[in-house]
Amino acid sequence: MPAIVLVGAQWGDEGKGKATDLLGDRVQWVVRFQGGNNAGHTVVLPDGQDFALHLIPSGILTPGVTNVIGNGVVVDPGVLLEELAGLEERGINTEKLLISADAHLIMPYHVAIDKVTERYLGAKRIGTTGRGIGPCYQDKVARVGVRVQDLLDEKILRQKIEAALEFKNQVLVKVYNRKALDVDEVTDTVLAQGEKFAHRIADTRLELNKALERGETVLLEGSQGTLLDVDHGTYPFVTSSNPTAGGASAGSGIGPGRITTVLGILKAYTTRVGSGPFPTELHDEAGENLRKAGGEFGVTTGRSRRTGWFDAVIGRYAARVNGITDYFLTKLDVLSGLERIPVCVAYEVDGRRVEDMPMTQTDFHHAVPIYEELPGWQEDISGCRDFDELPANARTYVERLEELMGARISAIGVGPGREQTIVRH
Ligand code: 2SA
Ligand code: GDP
Ligand code: MG
Repeated sequence: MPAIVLVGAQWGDEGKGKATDLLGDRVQWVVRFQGGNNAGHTVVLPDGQDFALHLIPSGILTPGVTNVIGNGVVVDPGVLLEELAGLEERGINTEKLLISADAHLIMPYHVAIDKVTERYLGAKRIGTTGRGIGPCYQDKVARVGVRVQDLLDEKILRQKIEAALEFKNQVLVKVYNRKALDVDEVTDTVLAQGEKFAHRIADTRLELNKALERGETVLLEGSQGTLLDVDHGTYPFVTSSNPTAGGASAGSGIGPGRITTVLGILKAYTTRVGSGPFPTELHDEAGENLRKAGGEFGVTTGRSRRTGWFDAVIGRYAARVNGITDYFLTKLDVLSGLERIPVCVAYEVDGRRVEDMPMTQTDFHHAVPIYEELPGWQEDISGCRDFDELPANARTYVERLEELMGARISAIGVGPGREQTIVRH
């Protein structure tokens, strides 16, 4: 049986949490394969309770699903324990959560360095979530990281932290004028935290492959989005991992041949949080209205999200780099009430019409959207459950996006609730 990958097609916050939750009863496993607690995935249960998940896969809310924090994820042990406690307090059973022994740990010095670096960069900052994500992945690639399995060997853990702090403290103290961190304090804190989840540490790639061999279905849940991918995104204004479909294999240990479906989650308009280019961004009242109507505020940091019209160049790009088999278009309801809805069909770059994502960062910075205007609809569509129930102009909007992207939209979100979804057959 297959592995399904779910990816964000824009700059994140497309509604991946809801999509994962929706698929929950059809899968046995949900896996996070990249990122860490920079993510904020919102799930609204049928009883109206809403949850904001950061590190733990959204499948934790579906009884019976086994959840995995894969090797490609970076884990802040304190945040993990807090998130588990928060879920347990609300009556969620968290027993079925495994953590890869190979996942890297976000240490206090990663968080400190993330924050001071951003402050130091000033106007040139990335606009990170300040959760230590970039510095932790830096250490992973530099081969000086601390992994989850190191929590099982105190001697090794202390040695690694000591070696790391020898250098990091120089940076913190001499470059950024901050306090040095103490080796014993950091080690003892992390060890105590590790003891509380040691029973969850597992060889998750083995478990996942065995599950696939037994015929079970695995859902690989992406965080952030295609344009925040360190390879395929708007570098350097990206996160430090691969949220695209290719990352699912590396970040979980499941071979690419096992992946049969790549589901792209796509918002009916565009948002971005943090710095970097955004061709269809609106700086006027229309942008403010989208932000208000869509509740566009960061789930992790509370930051205001930048808003803009739908961009089909990005939709085509995401379909291509992820090999998207189906799109789930979310938040169509947010567009209700508009007279006309502009959709970006191509860019103009230095006087040329460009249909595809420009090759260079400079050209993308210069890209001016070419809009086509579609007629809006005034009806409240949040109660629609069938494509034919949508107003004609809403149907035309969806069909035009499909045409422009060359990809099928097989589900449509008309509200945050699980049931507020139209599935097209
Ligand atoms: P980082 O912290 O190193 O990953 O930041 C690098 C860039 O990646 C962006 N990023 C995100 N963009 C959208 N949503 C994210 N999750 C939260 C949410 C964000 C929040 O669900 O709302 O609460 O602010 C997320 N995580 C990382 C980030 O803005 C930088 O542009
Ligand atoms: P994620 O990071 O991709 O999981 O998305 P976020 O949770 O950061 O942001 C998506 C927001 O949109 C959340 O508040 C969801 O509850 C909400 N949402 C998801 N789908 C829909 C939809 O179809 N309509 C509306 N109005 N809200 C939605
Ligand atoms: Mg989010």
